[in-house]
Amino acid sequence: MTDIKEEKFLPPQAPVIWFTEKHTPDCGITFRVNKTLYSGKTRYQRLDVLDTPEFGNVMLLDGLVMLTQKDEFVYHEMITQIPLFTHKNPKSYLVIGGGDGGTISRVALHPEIEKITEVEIDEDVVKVSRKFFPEITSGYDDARVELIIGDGIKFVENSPRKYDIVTVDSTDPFGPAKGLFSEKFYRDVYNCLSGDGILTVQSETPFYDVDATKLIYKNLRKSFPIVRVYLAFIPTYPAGIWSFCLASKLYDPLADFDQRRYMNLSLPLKYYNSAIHKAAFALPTVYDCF
Ligand code: AG3
Repeated sequence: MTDIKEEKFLPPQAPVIWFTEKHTPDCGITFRVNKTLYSGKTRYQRLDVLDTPEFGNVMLLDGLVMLTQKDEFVYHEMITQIPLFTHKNPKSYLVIGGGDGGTISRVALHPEIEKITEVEIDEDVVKVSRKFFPEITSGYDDARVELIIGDGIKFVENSPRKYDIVTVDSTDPFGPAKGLFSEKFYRDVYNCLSGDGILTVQSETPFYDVDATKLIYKNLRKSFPIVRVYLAFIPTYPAGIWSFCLASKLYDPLADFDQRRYMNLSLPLKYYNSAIHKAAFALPTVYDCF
């Protein structure tokens, strides 16, 4: 028997720890973890932040990946820039959820936006994000941003104010976020949008369960005359392909795309651009149900 050389063993201070989120009972995504930076139970959910070598800091809510430092830009740019460059003259923006700050920070890049309101139910998500994701929470320091800790469902039921754009930046459609996908909630959002208002929502991956995306689309169609599904490539979300819905009272995201404003502003974006704005609405043949 040959001798096992000692240097083949890792030093004890470098344990090999892996975290897996199952995407179906039979597959998932796995990250090697350097260490757990935060673990806690909030009033609403379990919250963890992992330090990983491949994706940087990773936030989990109830054990599901919400964002990673390496690929969050795709989701946050796509949920904000598509409506911002579709609307002709956006001035007020309401975000429901989005406690990690990624969404409001991408809205705050726009000088034409005068007021950004965020309604987040879980204050701990904001606090923990400010600590472990400082580069995406900078929007909270913008004077135009107002953070309200509260229930988005109640907020839109009673909102006397109107918004040009609303984005629902939620977790998956079960548990605490279930009500943010209902027909009734979308009707209330419709009512707090201005006459030419636009709503964007995250609408899950169509890959494993197209019915989840279909249901969101269908519920939106009950209130909005124009609803379009678009896709983006997000490596750490289930299937890596993620859908969003844009629901609109007047503007069509392709016909009304304001390419000139996009060119003039020349914002520091990493995924979104003119070609992506158009291409994102091209759907694979299996999803021609939308
Ligand atoms: N919200 C949508 C995350 C959904 C991911 N689902 C999952 N991993 N099962 C992200 C919030 C980012 N602001």
